Amino acid sequence: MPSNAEAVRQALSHAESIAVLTGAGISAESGIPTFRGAGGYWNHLRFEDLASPQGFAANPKLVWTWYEERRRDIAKAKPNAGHLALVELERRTKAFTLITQNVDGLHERAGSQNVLRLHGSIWTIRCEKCGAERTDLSELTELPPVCVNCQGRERPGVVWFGEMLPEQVLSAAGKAARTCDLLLVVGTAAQVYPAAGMIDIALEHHAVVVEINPDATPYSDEVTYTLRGPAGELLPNLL
Ligand code: BJW
Ligand code: ZN
Repeated sequence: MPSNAEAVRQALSHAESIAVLTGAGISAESGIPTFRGAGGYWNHLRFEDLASPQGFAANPKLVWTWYEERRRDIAKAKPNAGHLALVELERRTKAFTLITQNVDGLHERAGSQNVLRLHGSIWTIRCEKCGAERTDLSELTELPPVCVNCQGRERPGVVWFGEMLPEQVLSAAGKAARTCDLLLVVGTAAQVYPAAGMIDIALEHHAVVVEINPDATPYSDEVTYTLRGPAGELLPNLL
């Protein structure tokens, strides 16, 4: 019997269309904490207070302080071997779509090209009043920042609980999940929808689905192959 890793290597080399769904776990080896689980942000912080429009309305300064700390940590972090392996996989695959829930931009910094960001970007800032968006990589001095056009309060350009995902991005992700031969699911607890629904779509369309995660997820028993371990070690080993 070939090992799971060998079978996945074969499947990857034969697939013409590959989609990848990534979550916080792929950036863990770059030193960025995940949300859930050991060492995750939400062990000591409540996500209702930090990642919801209600939490922001109640305490914009607290929410901005959390995002600003993360922006600083991410600016210092570097893409890891897992991010780089996905760049190489894209280079050698005919049709490749990287669907990420991450807002850190590390896939793009590693060199991935066809990236769909389901939950926005931590480097985008949006005015609540006039909707103007800007990219800002600098350290923010005033929290919350204020819009230069209309003096409105600005917020992080990310998608919080209860908010709609960007429609075109979600539709392109759904198409990639529907049409791929193989979906790699890397470093996500697969608990947040509609992102986790990409796995259901790929399974319904009979794609080979591979989960790469040190821990089990609600989808572990449904996928075709599970590879247990850190993405930065497992992904390079599959190429
Ligand atoms: C490693 C590793 C290593 C560790 N290598 N792996 C259907 C059913 C039930 C509820 C809903 C539903 N549809 C919608 C909902 C509501 C809600 C939802 O999903 N709730 C669930 C929690 C139940 N969804 C929404 O509200 C979404 N909007 C929406 O659906 O709009 C329509 C609508 C509106 C109103 C009402 C109803 C519908 C929006 C979701 C937005 C999520 N936003 C956040 C914050 C983004 C900004 C930011 O970064 O601050 O996105 S929350 C947070 O969770 C973040 C992440 O992208 C997301 C997913 O987390 P992820 O990536 O899975 O991280 P972790 O930490 O959970 O897991 C890490 C994994 O890595 C673990 O498994 C580790 O084992 C693993 N790991 N080291 C590989 N080295
Ligand atoms: Zn404005």
